[in-house]
Amino acid sequence: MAVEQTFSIIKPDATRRNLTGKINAKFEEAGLRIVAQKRIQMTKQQAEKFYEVHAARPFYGDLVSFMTSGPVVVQVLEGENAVARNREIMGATNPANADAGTIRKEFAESIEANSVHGSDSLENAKIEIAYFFAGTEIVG
Ligand code: RTP
Ligand code: MG
Repeated sequence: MAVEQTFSIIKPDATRRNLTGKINAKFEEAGLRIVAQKRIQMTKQQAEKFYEVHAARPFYGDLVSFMTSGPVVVQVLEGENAVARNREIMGATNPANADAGTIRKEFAESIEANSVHGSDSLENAKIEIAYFFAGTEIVG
């Protein structure tokens, strides 16, 4: 196992309910370090580009609307096997299928308003981190 960095977003449903600290505690308790973090309002253009891979899916328009409906917290998480580890901590996309103790089981409202995003591969993590952060903003 190697130390990796992954990209995370605390989504608008979670910032709206003031859950940033509780979600960050889950990451830290699981051994991931928050090595960069900022609260932003995503623009429509930013969200469209970020989710471009889902452009043909029926939920794309709703997803872009949701992700721009309020502030998000973008983050870089670092730790052993961070990409896969973070996916475990988040739980399944649909909270109805998420394991007990996961962020989505505890906090998600629906398959769309599911509180967090996490990169699905190391390759995508690098692309997503570079999309939101300058190298000087990441302090390990
Ligand atoms: P994420 O990218 O946010 O970490 O989540 P994921 O890999 O678990 O899910 P993905 O398939 O990449 O979908 C991206 C986000 O789109 C929303 N979604 N809505 N209405 C629907 O059927 C549906 N399916 C997915 C969710 O917000 C999901 O996280
Ligand atoms: Mg995904």
